[in-house]
Amino acid sequence: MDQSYTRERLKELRALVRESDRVAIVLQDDPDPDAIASGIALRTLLGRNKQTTPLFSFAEITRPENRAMVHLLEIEIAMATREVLETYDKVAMVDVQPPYFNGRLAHADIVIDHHPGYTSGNAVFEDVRTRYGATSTILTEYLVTAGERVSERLATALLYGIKSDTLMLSRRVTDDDLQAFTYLYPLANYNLLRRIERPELPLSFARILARAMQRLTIEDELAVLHLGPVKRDDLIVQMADFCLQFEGAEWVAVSGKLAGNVVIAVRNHGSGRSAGEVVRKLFGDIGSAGGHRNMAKAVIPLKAWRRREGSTTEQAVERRLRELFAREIVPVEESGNDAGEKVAAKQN
Ligand SMILES: [Mn+2]
Repeated sequence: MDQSYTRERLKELRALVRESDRVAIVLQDDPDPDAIASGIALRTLLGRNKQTTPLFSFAEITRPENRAMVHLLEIEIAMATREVLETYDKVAMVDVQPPYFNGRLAHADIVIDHHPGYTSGNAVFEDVRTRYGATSTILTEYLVTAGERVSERLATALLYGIKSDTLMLSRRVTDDDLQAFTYLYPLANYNLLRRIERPELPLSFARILARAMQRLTIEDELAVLHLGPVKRDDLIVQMADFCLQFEGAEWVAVSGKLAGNVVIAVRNHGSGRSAGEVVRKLFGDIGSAGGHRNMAKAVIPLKAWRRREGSTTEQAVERRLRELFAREIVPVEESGNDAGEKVAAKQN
């Protein structure tokens, strides 16, 4: 991270925009996560809000993940027209440059981008770093250099911008991108990120889902489902997230059989014990188990399950999971009784 260079550029950037200026931030057509994140980052950097500094695009977002991103992070992108943009004092572009617009916008006041192949001189302020994997990385550097507070929402957007432009840090990634990623990582909201990124489901999973949904009950705030054999790990995880949405569910344990293991995903709303702690206690001795307060995972070889728990039939696994989790989790409304007090005391 070259902070001295960025500090100089930051001074120029801020000197260019007057307090009273209305600034339009223009993104490419059908904007991608890197552009969207960079747009809200620039707005933060300029100390603006969505009224004085809206985001614009000439074409709507189409990709489902990108739509999910703006929806979940409550980002508004207005439809750009030349007439509307002319009412603004300044036009800024992020993750794109004037030549891209083929005459729709020949000039900008601010350009921050990482795309190569454009001529310079189309903006008063230009910071084009073609080495970088993402424009979000450049904007993260600006925010860090400026000492700006990066909100959870902004960090989540920028992290997703970097992830998607570098294909999860596997393409065109530099030390700068990794540094920005590392900086943003603890600030981001992983629940939101997962919801944005949720991948497509295989159609065969619909049958498994239909059978499982028939059995779903919530007893003592706990939902437990064993899906049987599944093709992908993330199906178990997605099911666990999904089940937590049902009313009355505080805890969810969803399992499936995959590659000779019982894989268990655990989720909760955070009102009681740590999910990571619970899975470690339940399964730490027979498999790998761990996680955080709200999400945890255990992977137990079928052999080890059989040795300790007996049967590995689907019904037996589901029944046993319910028994094990019900014992560890004390529902919130019972916290006045003995069992509840014991748990509460243990937490303090
Ligand atoms: Mn980009």
